Amino acid sequence: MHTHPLERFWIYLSAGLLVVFAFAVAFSSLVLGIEIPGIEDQAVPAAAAGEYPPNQGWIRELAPGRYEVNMMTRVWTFDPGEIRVPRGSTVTFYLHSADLLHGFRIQGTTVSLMAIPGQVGKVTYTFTTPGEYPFVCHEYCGVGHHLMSGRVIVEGN
Ligand SMILES: [Cu+2]
Repeated sequence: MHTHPLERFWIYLSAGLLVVFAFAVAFSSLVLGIEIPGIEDQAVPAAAAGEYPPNQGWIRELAPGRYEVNMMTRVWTFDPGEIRVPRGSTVTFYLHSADLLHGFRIQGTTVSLMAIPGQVGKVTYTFTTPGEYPFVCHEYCGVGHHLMSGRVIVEGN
């Protein structure tokens, strides 16, 4: 069978890239020890050991201006859906999913995470400017996806 030289070039290039990628995965796993995080490596909110259950949404003030938010996502809500903090607050979000893949994106900030079932996402952000910061699910999760939203209200002037 005749194969055009250009087609042969792309076949060899594709096969070569697969070998390079397989080598990169094997090297990072076996030599560098990079692994997918397991259950034991997950971030846990400081308050979860107390009266704040890790499988519900809640907001807790750790110290003046420092907050911890346990954010539960499920079809098609965020819990808590509204978060009020004073200006200048540093908020650490712990993101969970009770069912399927969701997203968590706070507009006007750098906060953007995936909510993966069985994993806990963690991000910290300082809200320096007062105002309303809407957050949305940015991963399509079904017919009610467009209803999945909430807001962070930063109070002060
Ligand atoms: Cu969604």
